[in-house]
Amino acid sequence: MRLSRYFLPVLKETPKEAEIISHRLMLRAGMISQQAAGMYAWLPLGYKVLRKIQQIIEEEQNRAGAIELLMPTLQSADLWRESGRYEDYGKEMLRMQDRHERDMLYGPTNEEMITAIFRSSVRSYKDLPLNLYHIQWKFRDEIRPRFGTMRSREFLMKDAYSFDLSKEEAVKSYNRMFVAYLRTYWRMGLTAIPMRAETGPIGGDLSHEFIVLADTGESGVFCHADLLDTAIPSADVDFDGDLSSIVSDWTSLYAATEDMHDETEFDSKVPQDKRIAARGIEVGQVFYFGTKYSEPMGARVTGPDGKDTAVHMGSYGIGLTRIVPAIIEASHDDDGIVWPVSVAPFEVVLINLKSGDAQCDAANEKLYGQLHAAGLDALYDDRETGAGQKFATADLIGIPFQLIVGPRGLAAGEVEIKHRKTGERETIGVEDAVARLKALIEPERRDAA
Ligand code: 5CA
Repeated sequence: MRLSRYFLPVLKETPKEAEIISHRLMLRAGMISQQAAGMYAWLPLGYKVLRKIQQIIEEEQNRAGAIELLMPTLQSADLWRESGRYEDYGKEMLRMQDRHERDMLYGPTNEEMITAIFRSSVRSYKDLPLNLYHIQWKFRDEIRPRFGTMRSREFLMKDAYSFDLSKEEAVKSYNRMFVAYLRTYWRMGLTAIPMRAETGPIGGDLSHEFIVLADTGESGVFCHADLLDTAIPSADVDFDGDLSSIVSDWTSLYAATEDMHDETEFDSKVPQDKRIAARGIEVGQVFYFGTKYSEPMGARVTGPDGKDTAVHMGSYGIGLTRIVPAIIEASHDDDGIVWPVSVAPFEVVLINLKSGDAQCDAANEKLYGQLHAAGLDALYDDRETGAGQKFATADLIGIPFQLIVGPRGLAAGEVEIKHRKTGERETIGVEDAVARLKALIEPERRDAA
């Protein structure tokens, strides 16, 4: 992408309304634009990050055996009357009527709808286990939308729903999502710790929130320090096998959100020097809620004994539009964002130090072509502006590597590579630059394989 033809409305001033660093940086880097309270347009740079996050989530959900579909954003109130949640949900639910005065709502979540889809076609235990997911916009009329897309009213969520014959089988489905989540956040460069959590309006008695530690986080959390370096399951983990030992590596150490926190247990189970009492950002939550929806809504299957039983269900959410600011909270410095390669909007930015100079332009064009041919996702800063402004933009928008090309270096056959994260600079022969970048970038992609 040529920056001169891109749409990147960066801001020089720090927006006053933004209280936390990720919100300030997302506005300054031209990633989002507020359209109403708690509602944001995703501008091209932000949208590219969101799409990379979506891709990682899909790959890991599919690997774990979940199947993608797409349900509508608007739902009929009658569906929610069946589960009893239409009355219970309160003011967070955005309610409306269509032209026939039928009650509708903008979905805050999809347990009812997926249960209706399931019951309309699944009859036998032989079709289980089943896990269906989608990535769709949700609306919750939050009393205090804040921190940009961290707590917005409209937000993008991945929500998966599992169906099993028994609690025992449902816990296996829960474990599959648990393991998939560990891999998903790791691939995005995040350290997310699963913690025992309250179930709230979703219901049930088994739940974990996946928490990224950050001072600006909205939840108080307590955990064992060793969880910060517990091993992440590798890509070849067998989702058809027994995952309970992986899950217990994570759940046997103390970790709880403040609602579930037990000070006595924390004191007795965690040595003094291993206790973390901190704040965190909830980037996902998993629930097992048994037959809470299947019973009232009649989602039943015939078991091997010929008897009908209500299916045991779980649901599994990830907030995509919250993950973007969570990554920024975890990875930035005074100059701007520092993207991990796997979610960066571009992997490398080519900085032409003298746009308009025929020789310099020609060398940059050639490198830009080579970056593309090498399969690297490159942004080319070809604007006719000063070098200082180009460096500032590159640092602000957080591209992991900068390839800096100017007349003086070219005269000596050299260019410079700057590592955004460490500030380290390498001078390298112009012919070797692209191969060097490829070698730096490819291992950091944390690809599906
Ligand atoms: N049906 C279940 C799981 S699919 C559910 O709705 N779970 S949830 O309420 O925990 O939401 C899932 C995730 O969505 C949360 O972990 C959080 O990351 C994200 N999320 C929830 N509310 C918001 C919000 N107002 N703004 C941004 N992200 C949100």
